[in-house]
Amino acid sequence: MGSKKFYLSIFLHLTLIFAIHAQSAQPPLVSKVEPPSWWSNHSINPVRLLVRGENFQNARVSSKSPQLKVSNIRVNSRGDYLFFDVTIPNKAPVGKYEFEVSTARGKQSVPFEILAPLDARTNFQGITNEDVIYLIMTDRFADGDPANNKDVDRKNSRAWHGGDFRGITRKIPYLKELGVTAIWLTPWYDNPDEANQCDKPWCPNTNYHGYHAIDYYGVENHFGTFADLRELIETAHRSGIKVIQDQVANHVGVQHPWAKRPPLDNWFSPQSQNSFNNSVLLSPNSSPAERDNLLRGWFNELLPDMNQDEPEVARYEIQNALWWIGATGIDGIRQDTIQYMPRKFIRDWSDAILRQYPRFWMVGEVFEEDSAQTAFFQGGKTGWDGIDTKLPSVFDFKLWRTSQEVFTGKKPARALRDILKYDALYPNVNNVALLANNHDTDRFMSLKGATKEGAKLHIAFILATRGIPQLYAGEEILMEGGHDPDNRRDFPGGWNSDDKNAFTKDGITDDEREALADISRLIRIRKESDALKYGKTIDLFYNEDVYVFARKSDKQTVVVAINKSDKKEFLDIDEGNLQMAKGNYLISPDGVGKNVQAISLFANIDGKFPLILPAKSAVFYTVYTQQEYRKLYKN
Ligand SMILES: [Ca+2]
Ligand SMILES: [Ca+2]
Ligand SMILES: [Ca+2]
Repeated sequence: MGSKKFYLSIFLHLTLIFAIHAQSAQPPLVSKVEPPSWWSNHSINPVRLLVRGENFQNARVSSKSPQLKVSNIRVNSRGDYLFFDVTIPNKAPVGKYEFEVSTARGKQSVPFEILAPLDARTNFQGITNEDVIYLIMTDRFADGDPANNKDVDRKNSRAWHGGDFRGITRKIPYLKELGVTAIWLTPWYDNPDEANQCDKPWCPNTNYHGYHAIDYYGVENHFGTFADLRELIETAHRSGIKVIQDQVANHVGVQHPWAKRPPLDNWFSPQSQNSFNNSVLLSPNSSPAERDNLLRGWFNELLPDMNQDEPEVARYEIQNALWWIGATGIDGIRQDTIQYMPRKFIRDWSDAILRQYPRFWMVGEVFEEDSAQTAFFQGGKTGWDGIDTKLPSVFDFKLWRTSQEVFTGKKPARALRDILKYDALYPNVNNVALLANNHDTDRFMSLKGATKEGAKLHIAFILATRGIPQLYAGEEILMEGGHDPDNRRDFPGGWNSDDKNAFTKDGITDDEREALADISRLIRIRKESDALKYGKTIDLFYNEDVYVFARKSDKQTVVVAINKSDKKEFLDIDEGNLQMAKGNYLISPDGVGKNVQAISLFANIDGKFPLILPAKSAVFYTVYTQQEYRKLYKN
């Protein structure tokens, strides 16, 4: 018995030696280089490369060009990932370069490229108060290239539908006419083509939405090629439309090659379910364990959580964000589920982007209907944790929800003022992004109590309020849609086979045409008004049915009067509340609702402005001094 055991032991030993020998006997193999390219004169130098492959044990890396220097080589324990720094001299010429990975068993080349920077006068513009953002779910907007429609099934709301970059490029004239100035596209990283399988109600579910990246440097094949994306961005820029990329640094899809073979053992957080008890992130009183769960818990079992506490992960993701900006010329980033990443990482990420692109703009999704929570993540103020996130913007989910509730009859008009008082919490309230809706929420017209008049008042409020407004494709034609994925129906007319074409004015109903005209006009009113874009908010009157407020900038004052009731209202507004000199005029050039256009000029009487608010209307009164008024109406 004893000798049997001895021989078995020898056998196992030899097998092991043979296995190790067999592995290292193979030459190194390189399958992916990230980032594939970089720039000279960049604020990140050296750039750190992550190379995927095989047989990297004890590898050396050298540069085949004397220009680029290699240092800090690190090989992971399995020998299938390699990290190294590349120092790029400021005068390094644009073009292709090569590194060489070598072991005792052989060598292989690592391709790399130095790119010419895109023109900073037309790219990386940032999003400002001049802009109106329009969210497009790429798969659901327009199909400009049926050749990339792999396994498309438009009858299945969880399948790929075939929308793509070329489709959007062709619809730029429509967007231009609508008046929006920036498009936010759902993530375009390459995602699995096949459906996810799980025991949740949303499975099987394809990744048409883009939130399950399998390649942080790849473009989704259903949307087109990198060249198609560049063509879309260039076409948009030529039409004065900026582009916002949706980035997802918190997690990748479980089909990502990293899930089975992570570059480092701590690349991901250990699998555990996120409790989504989000308020523990705001509270200085929460326990470290509670906070840790929110930061490290997986969004769900299909989304491995990136561990930004590991410096290699943080560095990878910061470079990835900068690569997309530099390579595509985008103007802004929407960062998904941002609150589930360490605030220190958010700060380092923001700092790095703004150092390279000072005008750039990033908005974080802090999906929480609590102004204190969303405000906590906007940069410009040091939190209780000693961290200023430096993040330019967050979405205002509380005001969005309140506006929906007010204009579907669930809350009084004064509720708007009751939320706007929390503007005090935001370090930079004019930079907050105010959504009218998005792809995760039920569309307005599918809410209980929704009417088309209410929908227009909701949009009027969003466009009249402080911050940067964001609309969701289809709202301009009163599209309906309940819970996800019903709220992600195809835009009618985006596919050649569609019976209805909402991209043409005669392809839509009278109601839709009226809404489109009204919303387009509201966008124009905002764009032409310094006060609506930059003004401070001054509350003038609020009750059950009416909310009247001024937006006052250095150059202009506009009084916004919204009446959600069925009856006409009359109001006197005290001139003193507008903090203007006596003897001003209040005129009503525009608005939405019946009879709004018919309202005539009101001069002030004894320091009072009399206002007329037609039923279900939003009226924008521009205030002129007598002098300005005389100049305006001289003829
Ligand atoms: Ca297509
Ligand atoms: Ca894909
Ligand atoms: Ca996380």
